Amino acid sequence: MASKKVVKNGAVPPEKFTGEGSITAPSKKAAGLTGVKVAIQHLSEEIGVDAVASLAPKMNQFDGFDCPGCAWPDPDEKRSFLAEYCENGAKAIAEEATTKKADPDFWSKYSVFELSQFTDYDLGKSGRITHPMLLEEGGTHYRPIAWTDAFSIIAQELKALNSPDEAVFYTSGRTSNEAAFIYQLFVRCFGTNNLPDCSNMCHESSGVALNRTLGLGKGSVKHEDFEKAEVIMIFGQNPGTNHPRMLASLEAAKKQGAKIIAVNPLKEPGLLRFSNPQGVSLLKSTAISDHYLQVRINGDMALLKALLYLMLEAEDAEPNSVFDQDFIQKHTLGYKELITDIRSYDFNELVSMSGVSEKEIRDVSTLLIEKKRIIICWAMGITQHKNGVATIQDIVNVLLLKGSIGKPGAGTCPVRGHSNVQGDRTMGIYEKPSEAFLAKQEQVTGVSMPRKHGWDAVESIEAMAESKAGVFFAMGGNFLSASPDTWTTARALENCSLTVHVSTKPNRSHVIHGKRALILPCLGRSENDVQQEGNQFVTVENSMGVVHQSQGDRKPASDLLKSEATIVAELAHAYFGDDHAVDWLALVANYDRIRDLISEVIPGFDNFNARVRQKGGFYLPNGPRDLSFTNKEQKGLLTVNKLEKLNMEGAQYVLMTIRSHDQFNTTVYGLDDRYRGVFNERRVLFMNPVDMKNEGLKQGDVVNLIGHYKGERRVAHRFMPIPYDIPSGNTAAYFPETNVLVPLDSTADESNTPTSKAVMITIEKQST
Ligand SMILES: Nc1nc2c(c(=O)[nH]1)N[C@H]1C(S)=C(S)[C@@H](COP(=O)(O)OP(=O)(O)OC[C@H]3O[C@@H](n4cnc5c(=O)[nH]c(N)nc54)[C@H](O)[C@@H]3O)O[C@H]1N2
Ligand SMILES: Nc1nc2c(c(=O)[nH]1)N[C@H]1C(S)=C(S)[C@@H](COP(=O)(O)OP(=O)(O)OC[C@H]3O[C@@H](n4cnc5c(=O)[nH]c(N)nc54)[C@H](O)[C@@H]3O)O[C@H]1N2
Ligand SMILES: [Mo]
Repeated sequence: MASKKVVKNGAVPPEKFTGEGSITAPSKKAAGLTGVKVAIQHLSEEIGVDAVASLAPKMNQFDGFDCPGCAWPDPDEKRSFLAEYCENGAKAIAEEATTKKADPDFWSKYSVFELSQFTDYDLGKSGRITHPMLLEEGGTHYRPIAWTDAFSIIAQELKALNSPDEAVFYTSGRTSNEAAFIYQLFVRCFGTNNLPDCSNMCHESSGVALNRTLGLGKGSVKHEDFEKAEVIMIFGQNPGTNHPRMLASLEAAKKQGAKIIAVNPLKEPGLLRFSNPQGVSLLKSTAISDHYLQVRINGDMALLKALLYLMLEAEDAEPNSVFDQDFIQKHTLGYKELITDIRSYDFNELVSMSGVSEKEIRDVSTLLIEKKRIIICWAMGITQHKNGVATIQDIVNVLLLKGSIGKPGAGTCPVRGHSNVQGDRTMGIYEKPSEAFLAKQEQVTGVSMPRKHGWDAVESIEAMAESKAGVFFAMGGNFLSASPDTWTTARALENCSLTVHVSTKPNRSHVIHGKRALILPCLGRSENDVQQEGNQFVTVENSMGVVHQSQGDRKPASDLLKSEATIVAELAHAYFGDDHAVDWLALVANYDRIRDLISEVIPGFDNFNARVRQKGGFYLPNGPRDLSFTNKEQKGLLTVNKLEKLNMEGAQYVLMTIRSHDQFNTTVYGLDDRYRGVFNERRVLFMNPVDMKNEGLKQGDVVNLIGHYKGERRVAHRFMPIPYDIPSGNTAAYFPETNVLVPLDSTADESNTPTSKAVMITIEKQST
């Protein structure tokens, strides 16, 4: 559904160059002294040198606040004296703790149209939002509004809908457990399951695949397993930038003799070498990857099948030497079917589809054949593909055949994105809740819960674009820029009668809006949260299922800020009035009450308030970790997954849309992608040097990217091609600039995740 431009432009960042971009050779290692320097620079620019010293040591300590960056866990026992933070965590906190203010003066100085002409970088750098703001129908500027008036506008608009299913309630993954729980409770009391979240565009494929095969949509490894593993595979993930603290875990694993295998079309410097900023000597660095398999984009499944093929060959030669037959017999189903399927492939064809050399595949297969404790990690390079679910199921096949689930040093490790995205799901932020969850919540609260499943992110955009929904409410995030098919998403938001964003900082979703629009400013993680009964802490769940406290102690950016939980409670109170089965205001007077309710509704949270007060928090139950599978077969499922070629649709290149080192999703921290050697420019296209030559392109040329899908054409203007170590036929560029090219209806099978890592394009040279 390619859509014509919406009435207003400005849905995409200005399509122009900084004019000062420069390209150098990619860096040879990640972190190190430069990382420390850059971290301090970002913090000093935003909050001043003095404040840096008091802030950084609080991050990720037992009594501090959880880093608002990624979801990589902290060590269970030891926390470094130098603080468990990283360069990009420091940038995340600088972004939140900034002393700059997007106050009423700011909003009266710039019209919404003028703001839409800002770059994403400039929008974000305008500072923290200090007041609730309203954009009236036909208005040109946001104006401050009282909180009570804001809540009554929302309540009125919700009441005016024909059905609760005409409202959409989005969540980004920074929201605390307490806020997420009370939010979904309000939405369901209101009467809908339309609770899409950023997971829909992120790890949904992991959730679907892991739920089916192992009975739990989360990973099975613990932090400590990294030091016990013999082999760690990292598929489609760039930890040097997106999960920097993972490099320290990998370094520790290597010290214990683990072999690390990176699988990635790009030679990511962050996967090659690492110099630990918290290590003894910053000048020493560790080689991270022992093998670097430079697959073709989406060549992962062919690679996995080639590895399975060689493993089976070795197992045939010496039964029970490769596969763990005892484990397979006790804990799995589907062995025979899988083996028959593996035999049916032509090995040479698998090798050629993967894009990796036969020798490298054979070398890596030897490790998988000989070793018994294997961890496989993956992220967006796997999930954001049409066959994302199937590829993850093949990852699970490898692990189950090796008996590498439910034992130390082994297991699945989907590396999560947002710092509490996993916790939000646990709290019920999900458009397809289980009957058990709804029934329990109904029983505990006495309010009947809607049963009809709701819309995910893509379905919500479709519904709004077709005017089936009229109110869009976002708990955090930047829905416009994070979603696929920017012009269609813009039209969807503009179709609403009201759009509401609970936000900390201005972003593009505030300037592409419904007839009326509200911005509700909230507290950030690092800020002190005082409610009626005193200081509050919140809780979060990391990528490995540890639930722990997070407590900020900085003075809030403005006296008018409210916590996310309070915003929900006051909205619920405005909507339901005093006589509702749930006492919303009492719940937020002391978050212990929300946690008591969570204890009653959600399994694994018994005695929540006491257990979360213990140092480091507690692990949630994890079936696969304990070899108790809760899927209906009560066994680990070996699955047969069909191998399909990417459908090129007449395009010449596959484009993956990725993150630079200087951004957090749609928040642009800076304009450098330091490890990859790109400085001061975001509109770059990474290309194979031979492809560039064949296209008659040289560095400094300007190209337009033309997307092809179902005969539709989409364009992203003005990119600078740069030669890079990437397979021929493959290209890469940053999102959100390239989200105009991602078709809304091109999604992964079953998980409905946009296929952001396989956009079919041709490249047109612009005459300059
Ligand atoms: N600093 C920082 N930290 C972040 C974020 C951020 O934006 N900035 N975002 C957070 C979020 S929400 C998430 S989900 C994570 C994202 O973390 P990542 O998944 O690491 O993020 P991407 O940049 O999307 O990178 C995907 C990697 O997959 C590779 N890739 C692409 N296609 C393929 C493929 O077909 N096969 C293989 N094997 N590899 C492929 C790319 O080359 C790239 O290295 O990070 C989280 N942490
Ligand atoms: N093409 C392409 N598109 C993608 C991806 C990709 O790889 N390629 N990745 C996808 C992925 S993995 C994800 S997770 C999504 C991300 O989608 P989102 O989560 O929607 O986007 P973010 O950019 O993380 O949201 C940033 C905004 O959150 C607000 N914010 C920051 N901190 C807080 C807070 O503490 N509370 C509240 N209420 N608001 C806060 C700020 O106003 C900021 O502007 O994007 C997806 N989109
Ligand atoms: Mo994500």
